[in-house]
Amino acid sequence: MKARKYRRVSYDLATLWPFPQFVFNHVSSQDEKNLLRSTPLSSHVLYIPEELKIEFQKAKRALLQAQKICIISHRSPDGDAVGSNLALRLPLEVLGKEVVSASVDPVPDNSMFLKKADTFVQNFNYADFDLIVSVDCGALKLVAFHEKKPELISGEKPFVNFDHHVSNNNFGTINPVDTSACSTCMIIYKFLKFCEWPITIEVATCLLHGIYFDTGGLVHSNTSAEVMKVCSELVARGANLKRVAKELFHTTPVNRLRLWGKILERAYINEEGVTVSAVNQQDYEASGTNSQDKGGAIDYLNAVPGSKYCVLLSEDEKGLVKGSLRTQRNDINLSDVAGKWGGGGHPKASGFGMPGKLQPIMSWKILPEGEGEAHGTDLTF
Ligand SMILES: [Mn+2]
Repeated sequence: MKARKYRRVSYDLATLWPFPQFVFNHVSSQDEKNLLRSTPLSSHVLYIPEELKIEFQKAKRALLQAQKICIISHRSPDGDAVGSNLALRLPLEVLGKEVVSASVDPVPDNSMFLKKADTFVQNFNYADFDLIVSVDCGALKLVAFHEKKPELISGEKPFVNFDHHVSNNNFGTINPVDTSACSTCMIIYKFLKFCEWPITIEVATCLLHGIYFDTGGLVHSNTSAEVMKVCSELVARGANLKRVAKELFHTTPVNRLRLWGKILERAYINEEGVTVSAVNQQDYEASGTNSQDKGGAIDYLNAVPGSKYCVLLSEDEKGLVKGSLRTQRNDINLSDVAGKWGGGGHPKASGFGMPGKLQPIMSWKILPEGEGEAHGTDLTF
């Protein structure tokens, strides 16, 4: 029998959007209709708020004027921090710029497959650059380099601060900050569109990586219709969705499973309805892991029904105790909760850190032998 031949259908991306209006007319509730109307979708032009456009214009000019550029991702860089760094760097290199990617901490394994992720440096010379960029740094302290290089924020050279955290106080000289964006990669995507710089397959993968990471695999509440639309375009441009999904959320070595087991086993709901668990240095040693491996376990803590929010307390390798907070509720702002302990972040995902160690509080009770529990001496320690 002759195999049937399929003709590969190629289509112009522009024909995919605007989405036909009728799709939205079928939405039933008025609230949902209003929500959809608040996000302009029916235009060929991507929605970029006016204030952001002004900062984009300044950033574009500064980047084009510079020859040597250093792009800094926050300490303990995550998928969005690495993805946004490289998605900005690769087009700049095409334009002939010399660009260095930096972070005080190394790139995690799950982001190492991204193009040039293996070239991140942990230190640099301020004097070597014309311009500094930070990506995904919700606060200056997350840039981390400024402590040893106070000149970084002297204003002597332009400092472009691309970010989406509510806690960002515009510490750069140019501040393309959009707190409504799901990720810094979404801002970089819009910036590349704004500049009309090419989004190659590699850049598309970097952007998808950051968006996918910060939306928890396109399931968190920050996954809007616009996010799906952009991801659809990135996949159409060749972004490697399968690899991104596998690296970020479907790769768990057995020692990490054991660490998660410890975290899950210890989970309890406290009197205030908060799901709490903790992990310390001994746990890392026992399972052959480090503090980076705890990531992922928190999604299970955040799945407990009836819980207000969850907290995972963890020791890190530098003598810090970190608190990671997540919630599924709309009436709780974790950015405020974390703020009480000097932290910050997003309403549904925040964190704080302080120097110290974790100590479990346990109590023990003696049940004398041979007597029923009811008649036993109540000695509780
Ligand atoms: Mn981010």
